[in-house]
Amino acid sequence: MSTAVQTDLDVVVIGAGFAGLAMLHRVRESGFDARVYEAGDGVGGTWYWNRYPGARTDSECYYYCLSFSKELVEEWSWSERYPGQPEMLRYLDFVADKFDLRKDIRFGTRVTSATFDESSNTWEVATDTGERVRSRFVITGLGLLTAPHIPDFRGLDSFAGDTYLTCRWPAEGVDLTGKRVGIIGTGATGVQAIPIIAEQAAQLTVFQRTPNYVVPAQNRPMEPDEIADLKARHYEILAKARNHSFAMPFDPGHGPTAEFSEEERQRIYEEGWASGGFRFLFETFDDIILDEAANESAAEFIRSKIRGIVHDPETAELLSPRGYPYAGKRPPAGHDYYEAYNRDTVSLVDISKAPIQEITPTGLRTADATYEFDVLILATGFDAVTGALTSIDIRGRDGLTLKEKWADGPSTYLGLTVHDFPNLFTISGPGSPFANIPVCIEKNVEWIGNALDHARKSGVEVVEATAEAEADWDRQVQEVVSGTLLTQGAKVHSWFTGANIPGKKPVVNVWFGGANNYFAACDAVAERGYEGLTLTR
Ligand code: N01
Repeated sequence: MSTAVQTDLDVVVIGAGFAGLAMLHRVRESGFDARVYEAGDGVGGTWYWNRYPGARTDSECYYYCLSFSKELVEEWSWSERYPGQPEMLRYLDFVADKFDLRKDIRFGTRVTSATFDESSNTWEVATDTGERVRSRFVITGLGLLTAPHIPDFRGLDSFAGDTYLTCRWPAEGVDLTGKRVGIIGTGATGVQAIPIIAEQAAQLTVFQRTPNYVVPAQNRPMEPDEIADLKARHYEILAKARNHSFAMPFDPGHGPTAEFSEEERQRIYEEGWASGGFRFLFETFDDIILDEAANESAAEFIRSKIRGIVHDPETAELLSPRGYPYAGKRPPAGHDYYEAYNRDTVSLVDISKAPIQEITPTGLRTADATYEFDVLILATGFDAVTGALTSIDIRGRDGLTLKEKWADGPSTYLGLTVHDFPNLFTISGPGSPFANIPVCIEKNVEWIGNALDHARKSGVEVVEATAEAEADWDRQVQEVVSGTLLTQGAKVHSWFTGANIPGKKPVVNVWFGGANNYFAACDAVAERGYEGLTLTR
């Protein structure tokens, strides 16, 4: 179905998660005429789609949130240190209502294409509902981990029971009581889901290809005094987060691992373990992601904890990661994860040496055994960073598609703009930091908002990254990671490099040179009159 072309939106935003909501608010504040298109029926993005059992943040609540409004900070109170998915969704609903954002959001509408028209310097945006609009700017807020990865298992459709994808979990929930459940995937999603499913299922079989380094999150309820204190210091905390390499308001570690005796190290690791989650990685020693020996020391501490928690030594060993560094894959935060394997009803199957051969009507078959279950759960991750962007037919100059341009790996300027794709901005695009996401998103939103204000004030019609600036940024993205251990997860399918997707060319997709350094680079570009961008009147 085709409808007449409507014109004259200033801004189309794609996605109504953290990024889309913050962006819509920002451009509306400047008086731009904007509209958001959202495939889901509600706001939330990641927090709308990922409703699997146990879904919750891995960052603490008081810095995994939006800061653009003091009133918002004041009015919203979190109930848990790491809020669960329902609470995150309530929060984003609250944001949408408080700022009356819904009136400019088209829900249940997926953008299918965006084509740059060089004669009018506008974008023509088409949706799956047949809508076509012409807009000066297009801003994507699609999230890094959005496009589901469903492995091409032979026989997947033949399974006679129910199959669920964690990132498309039914909103009404699934009653797994008394069911025999098989789950494939032990990344951050599987690690959160497994203990909760284990509480319900009659039998849970976990199919693990690569074990992860899981540090307990140490979740707990928030206390009223603590909430009041955190609200009072919110902007001080935000400044600290913006000054941290992973955008978290953490203190530095104690120094290089080698400077401490084994006894002192154990004490510091124990403190980190008790603080929970990412604090173990960032507040114990400063060289864990930089130095192999330091990394191995922390990794062995985690393995010793696994051996201490899991009663069956064989299971403990299977759960113990070896052969790649801690943080080489994005480390999950646990909520009684290892403890779940002490239940008689939970069994762990190592599929690293005997891979899944096929899904059968009654379960699955590996190279050396068959397994039966009633429900199959896929926690198999995402075509990260680029997948959601290239799934839309985005065409820049001369009909070039983003998919074609990125065939050998993504290429952007600051993760925000793409040469040959004028007036397109990508919040958390490839080449921007993988760090505490809301803090990164808000810096991107401010930067794009200011760039649009600047363009309007100066009568600029076209904003476009130069080929040179983009090439220089791409080079830096690859260079800054080379001194770290973060890419070593590529050999165990880390999404950091796209190595989790068969056939995807492995390149580093995200900026690992410090979120703080990234923010400074973006600010400097703006201060120097948008250096590296061509601004055409
Ligand atoms: O996905 P993953 P995820 N055969 O790619 C396995 C964010 N997140 O959804 O490791 C068998 O990490 C795969 O095995 P392997 C967070 O940034 C955040 O769990 O490739 N197994 C792995 O075990 C995270 O990093 C939060 O060997 C196959 C799993 O599936 C990112 O999302 C919560 C397979 C995929 O793990 C992605 O996490 C959850 C195959 N063919 C997620 N293909 C919070 O902050 C894949 N696997 C709360």
